[in-house]
Amino acid sequence: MPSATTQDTSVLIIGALLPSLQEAIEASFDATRYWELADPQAWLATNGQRVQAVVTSGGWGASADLIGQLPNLEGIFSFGVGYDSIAVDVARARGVVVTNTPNVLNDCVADTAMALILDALRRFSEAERYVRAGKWAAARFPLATKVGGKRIGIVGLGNIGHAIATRAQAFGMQIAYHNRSPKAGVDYRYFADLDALIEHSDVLVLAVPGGKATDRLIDARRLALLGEKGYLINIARGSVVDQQALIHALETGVIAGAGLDVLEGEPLVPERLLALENVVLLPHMASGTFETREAMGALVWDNLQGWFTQNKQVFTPVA
Ligand code: 8YV
Repeated sequence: MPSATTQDTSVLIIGALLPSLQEAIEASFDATRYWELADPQAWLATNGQRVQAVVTSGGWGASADLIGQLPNLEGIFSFGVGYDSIAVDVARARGVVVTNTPNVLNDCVADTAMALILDALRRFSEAERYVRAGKWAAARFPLATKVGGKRIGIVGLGNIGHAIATRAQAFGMQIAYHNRSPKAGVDYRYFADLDALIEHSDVLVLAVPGGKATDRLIDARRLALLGEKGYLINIARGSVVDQQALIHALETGVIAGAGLDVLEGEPLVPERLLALENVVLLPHMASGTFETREAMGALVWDNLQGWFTQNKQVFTPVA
């Protein structure tokens, strides 16, 4: 990472970043570790007017309240593609630029979606627990469900959704999707009506952004439409699913199973989910590879550096 000449620029880092990114920022800017402040409110009252940049992540976000306490804020630079936790409207109204890290994580997130599909249908994690528990010698592991030939319904055929489709196609799945409008240049089957896509699908994959527009998009009624042979895969945000309804659906056989990289209220995991064998639970790790996280960090850096040393040039502003 190139060095900046920005020692006087005050950057507020919300939480511990990828070490390479954090070191670069701390070496080049006047950086403050927000999460280590003994009294954040007192610090903001005294220093808030100095802060020109916030570096955050999809998990930590940046609230309207925080932005309101930073009158000279120029930019919010986020590590992650999703920005539902950032008060983008407030930032925009103030002329504060917001950047994210799209595309560099598409492959790893799509790999995770495919892994969850394979795992949920073939019961690999459950089978691994079975072997470790010493049950193999006593009885064979029960049969599972074939992936090839199944109908996958992708909710949100953006860049990540498209990468999921490519993988699913290689596994012999039949691809369909729902977006607000058909995506140009793809010949996957399009459903304008989400309910119709769900009824059509064996495996429903959520790849939409979080936030108000998708809050509890998948509720009890839609889980019932997915049906007793259906699987739900979520690599988007926990907020997209009514989690109580999902737990109930998994417990009572309304749907066959689920694969979840994200949860409402994460990292807390409800006991009722932990008790179920028909759900694969991952700790929000879809983008979590060395290569992808470094690429995300480099993009955060390029945006931050671009804004403060290259005439306010940012590479991935949030639209
Ligand atoms: C997290 C993600 O942001 O990109 C996203 O939207 O959900 C993840 O990549 C990342 O784990 C940092 O919080």
